Formats: sequence, C-alpha cells, structure tokens
Amino acid sequence: MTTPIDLYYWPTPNGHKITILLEEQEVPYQIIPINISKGDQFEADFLKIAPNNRMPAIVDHEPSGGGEPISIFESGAIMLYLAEEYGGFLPHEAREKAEVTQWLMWQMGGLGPMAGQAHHFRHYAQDKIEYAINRYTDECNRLYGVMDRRLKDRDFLAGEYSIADMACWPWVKPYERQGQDLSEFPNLKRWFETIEARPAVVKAIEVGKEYRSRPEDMTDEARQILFGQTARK
Ligand SMILES: N[C@@H](CCC(=O)N[C@@H](CS)C(=O)NCC(=O)O)C(=O)O
Repeated sequence: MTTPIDLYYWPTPNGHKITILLEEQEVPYQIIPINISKGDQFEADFLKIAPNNRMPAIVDHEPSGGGEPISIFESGAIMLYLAEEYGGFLPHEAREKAEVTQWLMWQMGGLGPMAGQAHHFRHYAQDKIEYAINRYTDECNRLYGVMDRRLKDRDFLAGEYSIADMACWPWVKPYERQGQDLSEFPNLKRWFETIEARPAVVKAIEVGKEYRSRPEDMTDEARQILFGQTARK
C-alpha cells in the first residue's frame, strides 16, 4: 500500500473502534479530523462520503480490486471491510464468522446506541430526566450482563480476539459515565483489562487525544450543532 487509508475521525467510542483495528492490523492511515462540535460533519465533501453526517468514515485509495477509491461510512461496515480487505480478526469459516458478525451487529444495534443514550441523558442533557436516565442506565446494565455471561467460559466474545471485541470495548471503556460498576461483572472486567493492555489498543486510544473534551465543557453552540438536528436543517 502506498497511499494510507483516510480516516475521518473524532476521538469518541465509534472513532476508537477503527483506530484500534487499524493499529492491530498495522495498516497505514491518516487522520482527517471531523470536529463534530464545530459542525465539520455537515461539510459537503464529508457528506459525499458519509451522508448520515456522522463519523467515522474511511476512504481506501487502493482497494485490492483496483478502480476508484472506496469510501465507507458506519463503523461496523468499516470494520468488516478492513478485516476482509487487510486480514485478521474475522474468521473465514462460516460458523466462526457468524459468531463474530452477530456480536458486531449486537454492538452496532444495542450496546452502542443504548450506551450513547445513557451518556446523553446522564451527562449532556441539561434537564435531568429521571425516567430517561434510569431507562438507559438499566439497559446498559442489562447489556453488560449479557457480555458478562457470554464471557464466563471464554476469553473473547466470539472465538479469538476479533472485530466484535474491538467494537464493544470502546463502549465499555467509559463505564463509569454510563453509571456502571465493573466489579458487578467479573468476566467482563477481566476481558476489559486484557484488551486495555494490548499495545495496539493503548496506541489507538491516544490518537486524537488533543481533540478530546468533556461534556461539562460543551458550549451552547456545540450543543445546538449536536443536539438540534432535524431533517429540516
Ligand atoms: N452508527 C454510526 C454512529 C456514528 C456516530 O454516532 N458518530 C457520532 C460520534 S460517536 C457523530 O459523528 N456525531 C455527529 C453528530 O451527531 O452530528 C457508526 O457506528 O458509525
């Protein structure tokens, strides 16, 4: 590969998934920061790649089949593409592959959205709505329980360390902000600490550290950009 993958990125759990995979694969990439608090996700050039105005997204300038660059949005689709194109962390055999893809989809459709809402109502919402806080904190707790039971008799969520683990791990990382206590989930805690210690993961989490900000520091302008979105504007 002579041209690195373009990674449209901001240091959030969905962004971390992709830096973790690229670091594990040792695939060269360059970061293109998408400052979601400033509205970079609405720039016309970015929307051509990511019409849902969300990062992460990638452009692979040298796909193995040749031809035009391939652009991809949605972190799960990006992980599947990178694993298939650059190897590792996704088995080829149908049964083993299905194990991984179901846990990847579980993260995409369950853990990510629910934990995201827990973060929102616990930390970003200015009105502290008890029903919403309890609803998403409890749902996170249930999902952590699903992972904990799954990890009772295995090291990783689906066979060997895979893109399913890499997708879930960044969403467990801010567990305290989701109102969770890992000591309630001993198998999940072991899994979490094992992955946390991997050199590629340590490196991946450092990427874009300088851009990180805390919910408490969010400006009114950023709040409007992130939480004032409708189809009309
Ligand atoms: N399902 C998408 C979710 C991506 C997503 O929600 N990204 C957030 C940051 S974690 C974002 O770009 N937000 C910008 C916005 O809300 O306008 C994925 O997994 O890629």
